[in-house]
Amino acid sequence: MNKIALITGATAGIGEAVAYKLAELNYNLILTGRRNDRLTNLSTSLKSKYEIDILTLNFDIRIREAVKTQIEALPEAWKNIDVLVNNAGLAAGLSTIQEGNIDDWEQMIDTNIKGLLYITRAVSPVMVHRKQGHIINIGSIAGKEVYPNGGVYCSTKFAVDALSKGMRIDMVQSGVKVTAIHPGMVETEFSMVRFKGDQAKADAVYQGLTPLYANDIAEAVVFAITRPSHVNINDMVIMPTAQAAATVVVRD
Ligand code: NDP
Ligand code: 8X3
Repeated sequence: MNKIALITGATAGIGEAVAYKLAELNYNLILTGRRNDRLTNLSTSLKSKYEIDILTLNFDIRIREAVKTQIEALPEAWKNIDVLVNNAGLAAGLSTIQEGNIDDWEQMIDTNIKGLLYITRAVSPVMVHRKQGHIINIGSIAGKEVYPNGGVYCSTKFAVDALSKGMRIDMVQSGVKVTAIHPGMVETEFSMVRFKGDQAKADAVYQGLTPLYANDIAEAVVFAITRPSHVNINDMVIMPTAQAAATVVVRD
């Protein structure tokens, strides 16, 4: 029987790349995100290539009741989730604290911290009960270092780092694994979202260097979930070769 993975934020970037990689490994997939057309297209594309079952769940991870209802309503055949990839997240804006946009802050905190907690709270009890499961949290280099104008985004990713450690401690008795993956610059829709559709600003982030690609992070997820049962990868920090720290990059 195929294993089951739930990937949050599968409509773009890292989440979508993870969906393809886990499909290659024959996982049945629960794919989530707000853009339903993309979920449908992704599901069609994956089904045309791989013999797997796919369930798409269209909800906003910030809405606590929606998360709870969707997970509680999973058909029996989908309840035993083996891998939860907590990937949905974003940066909104780039600003000092004294000038920051509070709506942006709330969006980041509600998505990156509270959304991740809501889905983990809904999915993890079955993992703990079955004494089997793996939670992959997508953090960031921004959860290891703070950079100018990124204070709130960074604090949400520091929270992901802390929550990963907390989950690992809380679930160790059950054998549920918890891995945090912290990428540096990955070229996805991330910067378009951060800069609210300003293509020139988004392009500038990746200009003159080779960034990471979503597939690089998907491969790290595959590495983590394919270790033997006695091995847990706690933490992976993955950077482009051209990026030594959050604010130290070399460009041509
Ligand atoms: P993308 O913008 O390409 O993808 C983000 C995904 O998150 C989308 O599928 C989006 O789906 C989903 N998402 C955002 N908000 C919500 C929400 N409220 N409810 C449900 N889903 C949501 O960015 P990335 O792939 O780069 O980002 C994925 C993760 O990686 C994020 O947690 C990000 O912080 C992290 N990261 C990214 C880095 C980068 O440089 N790109 C580096 C380090 C970490 P939809 O809009 O359809 O809801
Ligand atoms: C995304 C990477 O450096 O833009 O988490 O914060 S960074």
